[in-house]
Amino acid sequence: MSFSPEANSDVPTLPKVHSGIPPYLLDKAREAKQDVFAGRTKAQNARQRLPVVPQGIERDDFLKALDELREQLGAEHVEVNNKPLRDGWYMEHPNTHDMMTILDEEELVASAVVFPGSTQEVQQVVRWANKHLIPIFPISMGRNLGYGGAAPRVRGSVTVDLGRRMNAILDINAEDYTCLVEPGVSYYALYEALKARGLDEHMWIDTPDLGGGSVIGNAVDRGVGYTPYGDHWACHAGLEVVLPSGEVIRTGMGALPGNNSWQLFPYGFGPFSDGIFSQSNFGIVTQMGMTLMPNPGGYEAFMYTFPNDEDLGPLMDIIRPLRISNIFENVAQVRHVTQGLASRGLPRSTYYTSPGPIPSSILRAAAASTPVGDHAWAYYGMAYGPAHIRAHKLALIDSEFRRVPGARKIDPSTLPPDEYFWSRERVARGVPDIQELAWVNWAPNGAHIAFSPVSPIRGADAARLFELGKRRVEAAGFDFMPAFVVGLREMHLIVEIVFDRGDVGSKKAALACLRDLVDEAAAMGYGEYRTHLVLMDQIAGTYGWNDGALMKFNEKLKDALDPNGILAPGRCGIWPKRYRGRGWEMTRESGGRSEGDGVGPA
Ligand code: EUG
Repeated sequence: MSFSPEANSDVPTLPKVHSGIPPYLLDKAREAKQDVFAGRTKAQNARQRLPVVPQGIERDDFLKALDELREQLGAEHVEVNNKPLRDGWYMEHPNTHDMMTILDEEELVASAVVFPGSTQEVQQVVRWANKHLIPIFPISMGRNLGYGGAAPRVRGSVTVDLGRRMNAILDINAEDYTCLVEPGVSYYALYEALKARGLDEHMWIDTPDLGGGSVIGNAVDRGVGYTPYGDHWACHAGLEVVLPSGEVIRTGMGALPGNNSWQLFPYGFGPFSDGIFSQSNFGIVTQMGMTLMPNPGGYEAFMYTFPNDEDLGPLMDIIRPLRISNIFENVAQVRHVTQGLASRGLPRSTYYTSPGPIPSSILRAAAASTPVGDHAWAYYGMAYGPAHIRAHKLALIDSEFRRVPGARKIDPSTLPPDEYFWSRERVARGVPDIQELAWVNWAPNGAHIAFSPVSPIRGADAARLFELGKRRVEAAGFDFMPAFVVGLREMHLIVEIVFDRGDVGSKKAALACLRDLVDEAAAMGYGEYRTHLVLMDQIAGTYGWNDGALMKFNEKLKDALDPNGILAPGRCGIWPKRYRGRGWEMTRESGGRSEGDGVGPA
């Protein structure tokens, strides 16, 4: 069964392909790929297509403009998107559309993809976009899966794929524990570079659940990892940014010619500008500094399980003081058994074939037959430092967790090497993995989209969010798979809805459910930390204090920095002047349509 040319090819590897898998994960990636294609029934779109031309320019003018860009970048660095859209899979993902599409796949689609090779070429692309009034959408690697992947918000935008040719690790400083990277550097690649230089025992990177993402892209979208350096945005230091005008700036100490502290002191002098380049459309980040963690001299991963759904509240009230005082040192996950079972990688049909949510009895019986055993919640954490330092923290944690009746500490030596626990163990010591993909196979043609509200680390909040999520997700016909990701003083609840992207009804139900979740959570005082392209307008609207004062401020910045509105229009709900008042916002009412009615003059 070959719906996709990728299905029969081998997994691309580093360093041959910048976005490839490192050798130590190749076998695992091959298995993951088999599992993905085993669950795929959706036929690949084989239709030869005309490129979607963005609103505001005629087709002929657009094609002529692309010729001009070919002359500047080289014809091989401009690809028109007129071929059948291919979904591929995690390691061979498209840069033309959202591989996890929740709309019709011709909605959030690029007209062309261009590959600049330097900051100067990014500037050229931006100036070209201004000249022709063509919307561009930068991606680092395009693996923001669950949040829109590589797709542009405005249909027919030209995707600027920064990663393919700008993937250098410009510096690794083993004395200051920092690095400086370009957009095409993945966690996999950074980790491989530390190993190649013999530095992986000396210093650690911090990786998200999956290591294929761009270090820049993830930080700029304020993604999360699982060592003490898990807040990626907080851990960055120094940006180089191409502005929508085509000018280029360096922030912080980078503005001082000849400085040697760009990666050491993020603030420099004057207003701290970095924030406006995160979750925005105010600039294209072409270089970023990142701090790295000294090897702490030892580590010990641990896992506790708790028997009842209702244990969540007491558990969170135990976690909060321990986390804020750094007894819990890393960004930890508290996962529900549904997610635990799905993470074993088998389709839901292995356990249950009727429609509607899996009955708890079936879920719990399935969990009981796994090495971890029956449970409702699992806490995954790690203690760092030499043994005597860890012993103090682990003893405190143990006595606190055991206040929950039925709490069990899982002995890692009882868990087989392919158990999910060991993936969390690797990630918590900065070793990138690919295991997290497994739960996407829960549904046929599995795709995922996240609901990610922020709350205090408090029992009452966790219980309210759990009730909201369970009620809404199950009413929509999906299994509820919550995971709480505990930051320092807050937590992100991550509810991934796994839907069948080959089924229009499944896509519609997932989107409607997300819209309900966002609105109801906002009415309760909760907002999302990050979101998918299709929810950005709605969520930006929930941050509406004082008559939308924050969005008015963002629009002022947008109009000042990008008067032609060429850079990622609509990203994070920020629409340039030429687009405003023309119905571009995606809401419940706009349904599956992503476009508005035209754009205004320059
Ligand atoms: C995950 C984690 C996230 C996120 C989306 C998915 C994976 C969890 C912490 O952030 O935003 C199972």
